[in-house]
Amino acid sequence: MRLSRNILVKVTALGLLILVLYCLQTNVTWTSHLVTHNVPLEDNQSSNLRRIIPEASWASPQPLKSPETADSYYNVWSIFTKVTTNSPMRRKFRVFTESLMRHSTINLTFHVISDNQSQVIADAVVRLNSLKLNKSINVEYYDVHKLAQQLGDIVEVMSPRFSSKPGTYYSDALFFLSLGLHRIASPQQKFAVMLDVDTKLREDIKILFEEFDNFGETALFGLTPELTPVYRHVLYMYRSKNPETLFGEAHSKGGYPGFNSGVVLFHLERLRNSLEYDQIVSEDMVQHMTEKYSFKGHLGDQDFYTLLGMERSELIHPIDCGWNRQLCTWWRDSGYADVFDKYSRCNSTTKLWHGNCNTPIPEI
Ligand SMILES: *[C@@H]1O[C@H](CO)[C@@H](O)[C@H](O)[C@H]1NC(C)=O
Ligand SMILES: *[C@@H]1O[C@H](CO)[C@@H](O)[C@H](O)[C@H]1NC(C)=O
Ligand SMILES: *[C@@H]1O[C@H](CO)[C@@H](O)[C@H](O)[C@H]1NC(C)=O
Ligand SMILES: *[C@@H]1O[C@H](CO)[C@@H](O)[C@H](O)[C@H]1NC(C)=O
Ligand SMILES: CC(=O)N[C@H]1CO[C@H](CO)[C@@H](O)[C@@H]1O
Repeated sequence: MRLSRNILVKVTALGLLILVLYCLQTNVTWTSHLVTHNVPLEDNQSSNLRRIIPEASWASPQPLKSPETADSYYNVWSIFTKVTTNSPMRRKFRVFTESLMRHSTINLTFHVISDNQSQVIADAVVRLNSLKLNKSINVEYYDVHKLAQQLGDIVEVMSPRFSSKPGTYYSDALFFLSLGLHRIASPQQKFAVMLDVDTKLREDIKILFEEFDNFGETALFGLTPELTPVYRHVLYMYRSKNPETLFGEAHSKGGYPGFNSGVVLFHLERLRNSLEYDQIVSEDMVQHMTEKYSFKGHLGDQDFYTLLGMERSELIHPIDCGWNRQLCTWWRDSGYADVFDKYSRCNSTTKLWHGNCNTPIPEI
């Protein structure tokens, strides 16, 4: 009871806040909306909230106004879904977007893959940040269900190999959306960065976009190293048959620990024009790679990127570990205490914290 009253109070407060913002923006009279907001909770609350947020672009991504402006360059993508039933996500999203907007000196377009209920929350959070920081940001919303259908072919190939428990098409699709981002993003977008929402920036995102200048001629993705022994574990069989291999070894020891997909850079233009990429995500290729390395993963897209980095390293541009300083220590407490430190070591300045597996992020 106490809990639900708490939630009621919070939701009502959020509702009122949005209402105030809305009224400020549109000069709508207070009273007419206050009435709707006195409706007691239940599911109706969110539909009421939705009604007062101006309609966003659900149907399909809207083309950006002018293709050659900086707007089409600085595209940041995130996935923010299922949030009403998972409220810690709201706080994480606030921390993430606040840090993104605070440090940014560029005109960003922020693309949020979301569902109807989560979009309302995302929109409120971004507006609050915008007021607080006195900064504007362009936001585009995309319906996750629609994108999931669009990428069904990729999900079908990946899911049996890289999901711990393949489930609904929808939850699986979330795991693999990044592998088809070039099909989702409008053609004006040449570059994009995708960030997990359990992250916090300490640096201007512009600096991360500068990494595209360092991409080799063939690189399609930019990725940061995984900072745990998870792929030492997953590659156990392969490593015991190939004792000399660097695959699964710690980054700080010059090895290849795999990639973490909390931060991904996409050369969208190359991905769209790549004659090879469709083949790379095909059943045959993925089957070949998983068999060759006796690989059974559970971490979604990053399992695929990790294998791709072993087979076709020229397609991935490696990025400084300081851009994805992962904080999860689960593997240390799960049988890898002896080697964990050499995996988690990253001696470059932290530009982005990643509070994965619900790990709190330092204030600084
Ligand atoms: C952002 O866009 C505005 C208007 O489009 C422009 O005046 C401003 O110079 C841009 N800022 C940067 C840093 O590009
Ligand atoms: C979300 O909203 C859109 C547009 O308002 C609607 O077409 C769609 O059916 C809604 N989806 C769900 C799952 O409620
Ligand atoms: C907000 O920023 C604008 C320029 O973007 C500036 O003109 C204005 O004074 C700022 N307002 C406050 C309260 O700082
Ligand atoms: C990081 O480590 C490398 C070698 O281990 C060293 O050469 C480099 O100076 C270190 N960088 C920093 C910022 O400490
Ligand atoms: C005002 C409003 O939308 N009321 C609806 C709240 O939800 C119940 C059950 O879902 C509907 O029956 C009401 O019409």
